[in-house]
Amino acid sequence: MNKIFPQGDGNDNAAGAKALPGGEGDMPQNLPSFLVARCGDPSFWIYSDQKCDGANNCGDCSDELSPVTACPPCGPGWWPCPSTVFGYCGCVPRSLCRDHTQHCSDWSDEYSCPGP
Ligand SMILES: [Ca+2]
Repeated sequence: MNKIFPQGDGNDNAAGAKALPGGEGDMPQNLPSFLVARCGDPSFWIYSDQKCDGANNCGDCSDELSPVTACPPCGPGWWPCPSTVFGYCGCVPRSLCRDHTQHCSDWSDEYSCPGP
């Protein structure tokens, strides 16, 4: 990975963990604020376009679910349910419906979802 920012040289191992998952070191401060969104834990940040994109970028789903983020209902390619999959939150891709594997805690992806 290229080093773009001079700050933090030599301190990556000590300070890196706190800035996950979005970036390293002083990254958020070096970006325009409209590009950055905070997670439920304010020491974590993501890019703004990662909000409400269906993926669990914050790790605790605070980028996808209230109260931190108010997202619109699941898009047409998504099935709304409480996900059992770490990578998703309140919506799972319809491609996972009817694949004989539980992806919703209420099993609705296998029994209610009409399919991809
Ligand atoms: Ca996301």
